[in-house]
Amino acid sequence: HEAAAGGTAGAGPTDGTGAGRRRLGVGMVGYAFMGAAHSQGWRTVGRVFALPVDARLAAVCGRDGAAVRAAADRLGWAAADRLGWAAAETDWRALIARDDVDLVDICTPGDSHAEIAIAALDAGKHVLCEKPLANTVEEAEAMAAAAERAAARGQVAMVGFNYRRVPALALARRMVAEGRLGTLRHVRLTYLQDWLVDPAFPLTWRLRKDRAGSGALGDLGAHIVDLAQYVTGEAVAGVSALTETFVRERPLLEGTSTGITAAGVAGQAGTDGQAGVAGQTGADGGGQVRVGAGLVTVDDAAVFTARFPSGALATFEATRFAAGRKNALRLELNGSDGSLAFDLERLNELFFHDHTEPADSSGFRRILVTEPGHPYLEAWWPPGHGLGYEHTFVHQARDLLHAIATGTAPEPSFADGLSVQRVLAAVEESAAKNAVYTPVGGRP
Ligand code: SOE
Repeated sequence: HEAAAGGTAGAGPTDGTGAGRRRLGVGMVGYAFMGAAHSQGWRTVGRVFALPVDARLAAVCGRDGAAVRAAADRLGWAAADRLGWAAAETDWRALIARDDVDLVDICTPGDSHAEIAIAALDAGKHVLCEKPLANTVEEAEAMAAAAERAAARGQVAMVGFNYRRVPALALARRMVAEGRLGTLRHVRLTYLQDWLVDPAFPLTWRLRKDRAGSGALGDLGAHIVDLAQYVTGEAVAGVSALTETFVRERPLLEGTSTGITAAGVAGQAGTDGQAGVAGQTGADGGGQVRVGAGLVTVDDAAVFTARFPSGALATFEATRFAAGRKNALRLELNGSDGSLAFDLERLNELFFHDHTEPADSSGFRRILVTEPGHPYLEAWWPPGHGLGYEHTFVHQARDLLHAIATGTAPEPSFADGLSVQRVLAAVEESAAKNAVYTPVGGRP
């Protein structure tokens, strides 16, 4: 346990294979889209980054025994220690109680985050929790308080805002901090998807407030609020917002496949099912039949503006109705000395305009963020060979293991997750009052 600075949940004993490296047992709850992405991160991290701690995939959890065993096999958990099906659990409390689990990775819908995270922290485990941190500010506050108590025991807690780990966005933060943009004037972020354009898309868990907390706002808006605060180093203090639910009623399907792709609609095996605690996975979602219609209880889109402490004006747009935009998380910053632009659909590129250069030869130029001096790139391929979406989860695992190994607090912390949650709540409150400026609660 030396890695965890006196904590109860440090890495476990050495495995005898890796030059004194400590083992850290990971237990994951949920195994659909995010579970698969996180599994990829845990499987790969030790093969790419040289770390003093070795992640060991100890066990995965979901309520449906057969489905979770299949997921354990598919995602690499069953093979980890040759225990076979013993690497799958059907009760998250049993997962937390396992001696070989030092870190609990929560990949379930938001309605179970608080209960699992607090129980795991109270049991002395490190925690990684998917975003948004919770479904309500109250839950997020309880989680942040539990994380603070746990930190005093040497445990760490981190939120899965994976886009902080896109090298180009980490580089953008670095350039802003270095003053390359001068005084910030505009902070412009959009996150555009289009998987709800078809009114025949079914009422899945992501469209239910009791499961997901909110819609595009919490799913996509949470990412861009976190990124705005991460890249600029500033905090959103208040918002004016509008939200809309364009399609208020959608088909209810019998069965469980709830992916965000057409495959999910067609009832084929999706990867984004009501997994984990619910134990229902897209993988067993075949044979769906329309059994009626139900009300959508979340937003389809949210737009909001904010003023940053530096005086910069910020605009945000999150939608699942931008036909043709698949995963267009875009950022543009304009400052007195220059601008930066990024689009997740071309994630190896960052565009920089240096406004201090002579006007006749200045303009946006493309930085190919694939070079050894760029964040995270030193461990990957030779210069010029790009990365993708899945690498963000490897980097996330790397940063978390590094924090555990060095006894430092990883970011984004649960306090960071709570700050995003408060912005989301202010957006909902402002939208309910038709864009009346609403301060973000919980700040002096
Ligand atoms: C679906 O809208 C989703 O998968 C989000 O839940 C993720 O957080 C985002 O990264 C991609 O889109």
